[in-house]
Amino acid sequence: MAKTTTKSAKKPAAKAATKTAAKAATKPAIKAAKASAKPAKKAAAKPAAKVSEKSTRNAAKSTKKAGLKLSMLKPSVNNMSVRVFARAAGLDHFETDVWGVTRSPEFMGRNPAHLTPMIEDKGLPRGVLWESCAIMQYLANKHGLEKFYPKAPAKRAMIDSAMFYLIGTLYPYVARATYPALNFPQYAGEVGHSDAHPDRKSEAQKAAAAAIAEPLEVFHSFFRNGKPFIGGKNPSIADIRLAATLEFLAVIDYALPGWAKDYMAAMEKKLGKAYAEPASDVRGYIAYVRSQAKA
Ligand SMILES: N[C@@H](CCC(=O)N[C@@H](CS)C(=O)NCC(=O)O)C(=O)O
Repeated sequence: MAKTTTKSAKKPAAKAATKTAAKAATKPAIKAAKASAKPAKKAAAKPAAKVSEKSTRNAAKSTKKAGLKLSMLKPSVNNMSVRVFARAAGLDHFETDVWGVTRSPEFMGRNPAHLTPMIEDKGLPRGVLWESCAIMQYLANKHGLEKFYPKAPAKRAMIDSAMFYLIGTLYPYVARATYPALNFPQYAGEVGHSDAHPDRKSEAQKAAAAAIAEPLEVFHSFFRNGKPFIGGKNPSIADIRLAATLEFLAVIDYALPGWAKDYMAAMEKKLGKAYAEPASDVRGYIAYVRSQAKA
């Protein structure tokens, strides 16, 4: 088993689901990351001294795969995808919680898109890489992890197609349907981001939620095609990306079809702690925002 080390830019990792969430009441995850230079400076001035360590080490693997740095935000399913993958693939890595610092000059100097997940790895032409799917593809290629990302062109193309379809079609619906409930900032140019009447925003949110059913069914009938996972008998990187994405739907009590519930349970069973640990950060954040909404 690989080693996962987590460092928080602002606070100890173990408190994420509670204290991080509490802070998110006024500064939700991505908003915090988009905060002005002020909190960023504050965060930089106060680097967390505490580093929590988890998991055990597979000596052989760690020598071969050490040195991976992952900058992440705990409530995010984009980040959850890479966090699950790194654990499931047995990659030794070091996680840094970059809550509130993605817009800092230091971070943006390395990553002008200010997006997480972001890895730093020797050999990358610009030293860093963002976009969850590109990160999983790169790491699977680098370490020959064919179990998660098959080499055969036709099989690989299906995994790529599923991931592009997710990022380009399913995720925008999921974001429009859930971000208002998650208190995440929404995309410029969309109703949710505008100063439209709340009723209009609510209609747009409902329309997005209704639109999820079609692409969801495509994952089931076309990409899984009767197999347990998109990857066949074992979860692929496309499965990790899909299951993580579906986690957000709990915040709007989205009625997942039976197959999707079974699929998510099968993912968690198959990947065990590798899935459950990052998922608990997302679930903890959802539980928190829901409790705030009721209060
Ligand atoms: N398509 C990207 C989305 C990445 C993304 O939206 N990351 C958000 C967190 S969910 C982020 O880092 N936001 C911080 C910021 O914009 O400053 C992926 O899959 O990695």
